[in-house]
Amino acid sequence: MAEKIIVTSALPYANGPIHFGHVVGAYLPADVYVRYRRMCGDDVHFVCGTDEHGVAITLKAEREGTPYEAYVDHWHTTIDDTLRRMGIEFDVFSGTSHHRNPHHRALAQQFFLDLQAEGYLLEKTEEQFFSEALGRFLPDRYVTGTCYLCGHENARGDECPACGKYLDARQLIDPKCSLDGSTPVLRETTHWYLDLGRARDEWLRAWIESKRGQWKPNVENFVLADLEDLRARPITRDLPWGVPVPVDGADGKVLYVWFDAPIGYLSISRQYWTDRGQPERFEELWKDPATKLFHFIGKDNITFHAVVFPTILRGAGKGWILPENVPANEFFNFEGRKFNTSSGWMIPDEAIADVPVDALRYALCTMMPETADSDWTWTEFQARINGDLADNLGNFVSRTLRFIERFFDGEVPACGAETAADGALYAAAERAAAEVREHLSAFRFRRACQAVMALGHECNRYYDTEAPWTSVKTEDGRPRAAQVMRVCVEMIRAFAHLVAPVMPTTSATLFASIGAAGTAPSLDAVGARPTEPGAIPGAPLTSCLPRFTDARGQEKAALFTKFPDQRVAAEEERLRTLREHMEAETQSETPEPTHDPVATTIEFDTFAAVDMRAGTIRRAESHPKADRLLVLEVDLGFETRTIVSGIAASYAPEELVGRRVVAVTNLAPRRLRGIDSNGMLMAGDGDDGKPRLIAPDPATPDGTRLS
Ligand code: B3M
Ligand code: ZN
Repeated sequence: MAEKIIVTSALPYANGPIHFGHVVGAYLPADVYVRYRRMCGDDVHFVCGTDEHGVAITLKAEREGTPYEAYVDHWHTTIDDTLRRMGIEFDVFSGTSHHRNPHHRALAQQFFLDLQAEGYLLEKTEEQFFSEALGRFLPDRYVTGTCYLCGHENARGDECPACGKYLDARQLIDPKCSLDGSTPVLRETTHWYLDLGRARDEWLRAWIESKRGQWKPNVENFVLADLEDLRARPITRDLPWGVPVPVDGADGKVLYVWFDAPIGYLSISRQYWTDRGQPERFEELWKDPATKLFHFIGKDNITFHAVVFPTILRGAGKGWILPENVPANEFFNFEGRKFNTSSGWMIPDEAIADVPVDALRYALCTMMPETADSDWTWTEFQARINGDLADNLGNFVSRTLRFIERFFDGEVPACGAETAADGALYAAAERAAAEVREHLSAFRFRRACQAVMALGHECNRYYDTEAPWTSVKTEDGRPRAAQVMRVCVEMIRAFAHLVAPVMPTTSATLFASIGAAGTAPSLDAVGARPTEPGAIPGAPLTSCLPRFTDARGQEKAALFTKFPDQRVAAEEERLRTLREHMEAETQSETPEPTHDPVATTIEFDTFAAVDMRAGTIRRAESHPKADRLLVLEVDLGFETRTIVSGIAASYAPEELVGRRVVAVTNLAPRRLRGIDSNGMLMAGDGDDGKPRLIAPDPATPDGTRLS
């Protein structure tokens, strides 16, 4: 029975180009799946667009000095173009910004209000950095400063590039606004949180468990682990670009990009149906429990699609359907490293400019990171193009069509007497179709490709065993040669059906070559005996195959041409040079020392200027505003001082009382999160990277100067 299906691909951020890593993760598999389901007669709605909000976009646009709309328009167009070139055919490719999609804002706001009405939103007031110069709150990424964990001077508010830890921006030492370098101040601001814990306890866990065994194992494991640590997540931000929070007095606040982006799937769909004059179709689709919703994404988006978005959909309480499946892919790398457009670690357009889109789609499907990370290598790519497409499928097609041109005057012979070998080949085709169906239904694109290629090998074996070039030369043998050719033509027809989801253009070419142009592909037809068993006169045969000029300058026709060895070598050479260059660069930037390098030599006087004393901690308390800091009263014999120290990760306050310490006593006082610190305690990192205090010898009384 025909099913109603919605397929979405992750909305790419409109802030940079997309590369094969993205294509293979979320766009190509979705497109193949959509074509497959349409072939099965299902009613598929395929939705995508760009994700156009969020700090990553505002920051980049502001740095470039480009207005937000113009900035996202530029990337929207570029991304749309890349996806089109890969043969990805969405029903609609729109976006989430208001000027592109006038339905988005209202729908995202409605979800916010519905969730609020259903009690799924919590309101919290907290301190956040505010720029008085700019008159706006600064999201964490807009603040830089010294990392309070490792002392790195250029930490970002959300994350430290040196120690890699997530940071609480409010604890940065010496914070600066990254837009104008001014010092921000802390101000109270209100934000709304989505109560994921409630969803988990009430229905989310049960719903996810009901999916066990249906979702891909990589997705299932990830989601189950996620459930363990589910907290309310903030869904609003202080930003000048995004969907305004629909609450009185919430001026300057917008919905968090990860809240509004998945709602983009719905708003883009609403835009599509409205623009087609059938606005009612939108809710009919998205609220019908019979509709199956599939989200194609990369693995870094699993939580948002399998946990957060379902909470938004069901929490709103309006009967929106939940995803049937979230077939996430793992990561796709390029020759052992992440794709990186800016450093050139990517596939140059020129390197594959003459490779037909279908061949690229096929090669990518065979390398897809379905359950584990995978890698594009030039040798693998070449093997797929040359071995699978040119030598196997392409060769079978060309030799058949050429043979018919040469020995049968270009007329495809009528069906003759069928032998066991012929029957076995029809059966093999039927099996291949069953396998393709089974694998594509389960998002196993690689296995589906393998099933098609296995049939290719059987066809070539059949051709070799039957040796029509011998039988055609005798009066007795000619009818057999004719029947063999007809069976081969029926196999070409089978391939035209089988390859349609992955290689739609090739499918059309194959149908055309045997005089069946315009046939709608269908797996049901594969392996069946022809309904019209008579001869097929006037089929274009090789004349509709792509033409190319071979190494000797001769014009030829072939379904696929080979990717030459020299080009693999050239690409590998380019990467070798690039790798050396990149390695040299990382070495010069961050030498990998086995120990901290010894600091620059100083004069004795410089050292002597540091006044270090033995002391004892008399009181210790947690810092009221900073988890990492402790406030200590240190007895120096001659006086007791307050010293704020970043050692909370290693010590509980109570275990410190009475502990001997070494204090630097002549440092200029420093205000740390509201408390003055008059000195510093000496400490060194333990092997777990956490600070450990240094103690003086017990025989050294408090106040003794150490040197
Ligand atoms: N834009 C993240 C990404 O491109 C994000 C996906 C949104 S899907 C609603 O990886
Ligand atoms: Zn750090």
